[in-house]
Amino acid sequence: MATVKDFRNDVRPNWCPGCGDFSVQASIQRALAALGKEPHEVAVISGIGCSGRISGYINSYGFHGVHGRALPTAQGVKLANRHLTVIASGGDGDGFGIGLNHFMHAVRRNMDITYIVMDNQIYGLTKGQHSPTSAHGFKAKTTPTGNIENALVPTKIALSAGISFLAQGFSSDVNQLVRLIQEAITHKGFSLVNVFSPCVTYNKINTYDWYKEHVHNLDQVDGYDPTDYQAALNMVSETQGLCTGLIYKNDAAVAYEDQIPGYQDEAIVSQDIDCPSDVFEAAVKEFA
Ligand SMILES: Cc1ncc(C[n+]2csc(CCOP(=O)(O)OP(=O)(O)O)c2C)c(N)n1
Ligand code: SF4
Ligand SMILES: [Mg+2]
Repeated sequence: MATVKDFRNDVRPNWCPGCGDFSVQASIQRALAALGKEPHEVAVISGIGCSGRISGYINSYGFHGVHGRALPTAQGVKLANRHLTVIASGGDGDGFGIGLNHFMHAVRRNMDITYIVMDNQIYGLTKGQHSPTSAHGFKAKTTPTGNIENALVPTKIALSAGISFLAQGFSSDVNQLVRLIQEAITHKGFSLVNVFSPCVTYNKINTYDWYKEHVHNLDQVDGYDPTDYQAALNMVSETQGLCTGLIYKNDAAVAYEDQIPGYQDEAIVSQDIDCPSDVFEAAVKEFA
């Protein structure tokens, strides 16, 4: 059986020392091993950003794609091989800026993939511009007198788009994060784990200490019921999205791939498709 070590490779992350993304990488590796997955059963698909490099740092199938496009690629991978554990990953800019449209449609489509976002409330890779999740008043290179836009709250958007599994973690709490990623992967449908993952180089406001002070841990909220949609909406509204733990889960939602008429259980890659080249060429010609 694979262990955490089997999900490691010899590529050294070039993240800054202290970057929250190290914990996310380690948590994904721990969660996969704990679930008894093997590297060849997993695909990690990422966008562009410091966080987007994660697909190169995990020993599994991987694809480091285009900025904002991790989700369409991940959904294509899942449709080609529904037996793969597909993890899409990237940053807040990648997923909630340029990729927001894909995010909302992936949520409502409810394909069985897990989306892990490293939300540092800034563009790290491009050296510190404000991002869609930066707070109003936030000072960054592009907003020297303070951000005049309101922050987008990913958990609110996810709930209003009809997400079937929603969790939020924090890089400082690896045990909770491992558990949430495990539950997200096990959930049959689209799952988001949004992780507060501090950028220690460019975001001097949303630091580890800032999150520790501001985030409400749902594990410590007595009686919180993650199957209660209205309670989840109230929670993300009241905390402005600053809560960690399992926020919402709907086990009754049916995954997209389980509704496709005639969609075979056997992955396309393992089907014996005997197609002579002239038949293939004719088909391509017809559709092109
Ligand atoms: C189409 C396109 N637009 C813009 C960029 C430039 N760019 C690269 S990464 C990035 C944002 C990175 O921020 P985020 O997604 O939050 O990731 P982080 O680096 O913070 O982990 C931008 C704007 C690009 N590579 N491609
Ligand atoms: S710039 Fe920020 S997000 Fe990028 S590796 Fe460094 S600490 Fe992490
Ligand atoms: Mg970012």
